[in-house]
Formats: sequence, structure tokens, C-alpha cells
Amino acid sequence: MQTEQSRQLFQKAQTLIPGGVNSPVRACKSVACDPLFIARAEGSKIYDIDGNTFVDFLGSWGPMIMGHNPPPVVEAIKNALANGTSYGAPCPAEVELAELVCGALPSVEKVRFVSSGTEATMSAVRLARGYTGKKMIVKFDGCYHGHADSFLVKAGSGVITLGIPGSPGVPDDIVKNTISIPYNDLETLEKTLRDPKLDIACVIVEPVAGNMGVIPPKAGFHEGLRSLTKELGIVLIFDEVITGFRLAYGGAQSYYNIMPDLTCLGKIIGGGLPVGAYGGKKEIMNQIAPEGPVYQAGTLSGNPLAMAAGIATLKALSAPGFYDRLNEKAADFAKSLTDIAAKHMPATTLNRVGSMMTNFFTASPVTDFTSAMQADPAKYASFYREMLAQGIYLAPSQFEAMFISAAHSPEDLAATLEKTEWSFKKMSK
Ligand code: KE4
Repeated sequence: MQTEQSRQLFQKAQTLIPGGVNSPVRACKSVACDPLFIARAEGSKIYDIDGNTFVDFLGSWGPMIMGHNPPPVVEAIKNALANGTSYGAPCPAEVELAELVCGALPSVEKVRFVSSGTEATMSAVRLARGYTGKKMIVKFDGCYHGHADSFLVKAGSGVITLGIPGSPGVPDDIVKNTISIPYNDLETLEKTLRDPKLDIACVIVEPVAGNMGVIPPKAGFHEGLRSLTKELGIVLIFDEVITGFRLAYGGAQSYYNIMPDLTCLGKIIGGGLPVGAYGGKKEIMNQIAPEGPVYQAGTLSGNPLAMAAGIATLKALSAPGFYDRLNEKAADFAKSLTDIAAKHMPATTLNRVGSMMTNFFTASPVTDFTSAMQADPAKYASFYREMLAQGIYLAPSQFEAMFISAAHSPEDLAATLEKTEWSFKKMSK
């Protein structure tokens, strides 16, 4: 595979942009290869600037559940574009997307749009602190909620991938208000939440962890989270930036039938354009300015193009049977992948929920950050490179998710399984 154009552009990019990328995990450091520069994407495929074609399972880290450039979304953006790109004033599309989001998520009575998942989670935590008058937050080891200061404590995604212990630049007196405990560990959670010395405003959780690789909640974990936080007057925040409109039209909260107090969204709800959102009970959301005193703002919040893309996306996702078909396709793929691994790469563990999954290069079960760390990133890196060379584009990190989209054809998936088997055989020689 020839990648000379990407190589040259990456060299130039590194003289102008830190690491040559605008988000660290894209630098592909942990899989020991240079990033490819993408020229265009369509359906299940992406095409790099050297003319190579790939079946894409990264899906832009989650947004592309319908595949790239689905016609209804392209059409909606084109129509919106004819009316301008940004007004800095309310527009009908914001109300329409808000109605779709509130209609889809059982716990969301009011929603505020922002421009990224980080803005959504950062604002939700500020709101929880403002609403409760308390200052501490509880998160889970290996979960990633974006790059706001309070979250860069034992965080997942790029922080694990690059082995950054936390992040310089985050003052200790911020970090000391963030408590991070093991995912799926109800005993530690109860001990922490009941500690009278701790002044806890909220618990923020990925209802299915996606940033230390995919880790499902253990039976009872959500229920324990919900009953403890309800009893103790602690705000429960579901960070559904990945799971929102991924697992079901109503997100993880409808998939698992749990009602959080606040929900954070991103990725899919923008159809690939920059949209984040946070929402929940009116009683809490009405604390947000200008209705209430908790301040949050954004020049491009509710951007008309992004709203149009989100509306078209959610309307397509609401089609009857969309998630049944997608999740069934993903389940069949995962079953075949597990069968291949059993034969050729037995020291792997596949975790899957719906159409998001991770194949960990470890034989032991992966249920939290510690067990995820048993996986062999070097093995994953050589698998990544073998698959890339065969035209399969995976997440460039063992600690991320692989996404199946509606655009992945039976031929795409069969070819991917064949190439997986070939890679496993080659790696096992
Ligand atoms: P953004 O600010 O990147 O839009 O969203 C932050 C965020 C919040 N919550 C969850 C559960 C997330 O997964 C994310 C972002 N996800 C990572 C990859 N898993 C984004 C990729 C990147 O950082 O480039």
C-alpha cells in the first residue's frame, strides 16, 4: 500500500499543528504508524489521499452510524447551506432537533445544544454543582468524558492510549474534587457515596464504557448507581456521547431502562457536524442561564447546518427496525469474529453491546480498567497494521471501540472476517 502523499503531508502538518493532528488519538502513535490523510468518505468506505480504499469501522469515533454521507443528511445540509451558515440567533431547526431529542430520551425534558461532547459533559457537571451546591464529582477509572479539567483523572481514550497519567496544566485543587473509582464496582461506589466527608454533587458514567475499549455494565451496576444517587440526592449523569442513538433510538437509558437525572450527547446527534447536548429534568435544566444562574454559552451552539444534519440523522434512525437490523448484523459479525479468534487467536476477548465492540488481546474477561490493562497493545498494534494493509480501517488504539454502521454490506463484513483470519494466522506464525 503506497502512502507517500500522506507521509509528506504528515511531515508538513507536524510543523504547523502539535503532533500534526487536531486530536491526539488520530496520530496513531500507539499502533506505531503514521496517520493517513483522508480525501473523502462514502457509505462504508473512506479513501485516503494516495488513492487507497478502506472499509471504515472507526466511523469518525462513533458519529457515522449510517455510514458516510448518507443522502438524506447531505441533502439537509445543502438545503440549510442555501440559507446561511450561522446566525448567532435562534432558528427553527434548534427547536426541531430539541423536540426530536426530548422525544427520544425518556429522561430528557429539556435540552441545551453545544458544539462538542466535552462542552456537554463540562456543562452538565457545572450544572450539577450549581444545582446541588456541592463540589465533588465521581467518575470511573478508564471512562473518558472529554478533555475538561475535572475529567482528566484516570481518564480513558487518548489519555490511556498515550499513557498520560493525568494531564499537566490541571491544577491540584481541581483534581482533588474529582474521585475516580473502578467501573462496575458497586461496593466501592456505595462506600464512596456514603462517605460523610465527601461533598458529592454528581456521578458521571459512561453507561457502556467505550473509552477503555468496550466494557458493558455488570448486571445491577446501573440499578445500584441509580438507587444510591437517588437516596443520597446526588445527580446521576449518563455520558451518552457514544451510546446516545448508538444502542437504541433512546440510547443506553432506554436500552437498559434506567432514568438518569442528566444526559450528555454528541457524535451521532450532529450527523458528523459539531453538535453536543446536555439535557434532563426541567427542575435541573431550568437552573441554566438565562432561565437560572448557572452560566453556559457558545457562539456556534445550535448552528443551523449542524442542526439540519442532526435532524436528518435522527429522522433516519427513527425508522422502524433500524436498530434491530443494525444490532443483529453486529451480533452476527461478532459471532463469526469470536469463532475465528477461537481457532486462530484464542488469547482474545470480544466485548460487544449493540453495534459497538472491542476485541481485547487478552484471554481474561475485561470488566474494568485494571482488566482492560491486561490487554496487549503491541499485539493490537500489529493486528491494526495488518488489517490496514488489507484495506480495513480500525480504531488506532486497543482502548477504543469498533463500530458497525448501517452502510456495512454483507460483502464488507465477509471480507473483513476473511482478512481478520488471515491477520490472526500471520500473527500466530
Ligand atoms: P468530544 O469533545 O470529543 O466531542 O467528546 C468528548 C467525549 C465525551 N464522552 C465520551 C463518552 C466520549 O467518548 C467522548 C469522545 N470520544 C473520543 C473517542 N472515544 C473522541 C476521539 C478523540 O478524542 O479524537
